[in-house]
Amino acid sequence: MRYLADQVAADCLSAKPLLYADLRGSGGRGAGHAGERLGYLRDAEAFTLTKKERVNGMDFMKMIADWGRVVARSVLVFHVVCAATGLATLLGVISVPYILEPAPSGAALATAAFTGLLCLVALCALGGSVRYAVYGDFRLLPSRSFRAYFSGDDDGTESSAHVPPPLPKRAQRASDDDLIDQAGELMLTNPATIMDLFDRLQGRQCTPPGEIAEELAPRIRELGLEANCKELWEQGYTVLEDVASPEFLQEMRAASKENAVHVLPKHPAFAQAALNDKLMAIAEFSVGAGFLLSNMATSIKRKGDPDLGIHADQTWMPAPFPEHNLMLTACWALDDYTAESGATTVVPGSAALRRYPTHEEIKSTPSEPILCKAGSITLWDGRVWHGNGPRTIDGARRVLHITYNRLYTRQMETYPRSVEDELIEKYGEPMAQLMGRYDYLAKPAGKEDFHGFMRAVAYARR
Ligand SMILES: O=C(O)CCC(=O)C(=O)O
Ligand SMILES: [Fe+2]
Repeated sequence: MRYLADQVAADCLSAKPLLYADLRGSGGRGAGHAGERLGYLRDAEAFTLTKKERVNGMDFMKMIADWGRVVARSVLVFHVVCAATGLATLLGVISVPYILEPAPSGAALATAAFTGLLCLVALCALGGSVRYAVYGDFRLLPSRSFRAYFSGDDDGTESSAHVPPPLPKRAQRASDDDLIDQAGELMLTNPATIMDLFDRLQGRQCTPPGEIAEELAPRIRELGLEANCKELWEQGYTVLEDVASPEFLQEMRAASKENAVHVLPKHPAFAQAALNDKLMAIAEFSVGAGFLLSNMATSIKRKGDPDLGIHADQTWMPAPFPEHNLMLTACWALDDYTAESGATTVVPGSAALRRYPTHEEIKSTPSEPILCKAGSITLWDGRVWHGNGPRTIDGARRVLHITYNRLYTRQMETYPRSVEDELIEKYGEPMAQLMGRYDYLAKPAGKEDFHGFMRAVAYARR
């Protein structure tokens, strides 16, 4: 079964020496459990600070931001209400001649229609003027759908009703992060500093494929994930065993009742699953700092359901695949994975081939099932060949699939801005990262967002 692994393992090891030496002797599994309790140690500290700041110094700013949002939304509600009242008035005024006489004259009807239209225009103009006073663009009618105004998916200009809440402060710091955070202001006041910073970030050595970035290494060690990182790199897959508590497992099961995509906002358990400490740390190892959430789905496999043929997940990337992984799939096993359960199967070591299986190979390559208990997370590299086997027993195999991808690639699923904002407000900084809020890619400001630009440059090297 491991023939491909044998074929490539030597390559892997000789061509890409791993940097586990400095992690060895750090306490292994025991340290991992302690690490698990500590969670994101540095992040947690920064979060506490952020919360304190909110309660003390930042409260006033937050109040103003909240009021800004209330005013923005109220103005647009007012405009819509004006237009609706105008329409109701038009209909009311047109019906007056019919109330007064059963067969009204043409002149009476024309007068009523004219008066009604005048009322409609006047009311729309009133709403539009208030809108103009606040946003500076006049519209007689609230032209977009009511929903678009508030979803934040309007045109993204200042006239949108959407006032994004301020992003939580970055928790994961590296030596250049203070400067990166100030890049916007420094570009205006002291551009030479920014050019220096850019040169420094640009010239920084990238973390080689399969190695753990300096900034990430302490977290990987705290969480006891060294062996998993090694296995994920060498074999293309690994299992984080027994991650979910019995209660959390129940919650995920209750939320995963059907084959569904786009599930992130549908249940709090999904966000919690995506933000799991261990998962976030190993995802950063695999797909780099500032990685994104690409998609989230639930699946139910029953006896008789078709099997999934072997494939590589980063299926829209042309082969040969880059040396760095672009996509990490994490599947929470919500039921035990056994040989009969229809478990995911992998071709160990196949990630190092850096290509898709051929049609022939799909038919003929043996793959082995990943066996684990419910509550574990199975993870694989976007290049590894995998599929799933037949379910030969009754019942169902429930899985929560999560894919993370590298900062510069595109997500499979996105959400309306307002949904993202709610999630970020609820789950803080790691969620903002997963939604791609800290970098400058695919944003209206583009390169003008200097700190986002610098951050993306820095992250590409970690
Ligand atoms: O359902 C499975 O076991 C594997 C699914 C899969 O290929 C994936 O999530 O990428
Ligand atoms: Fe897959």
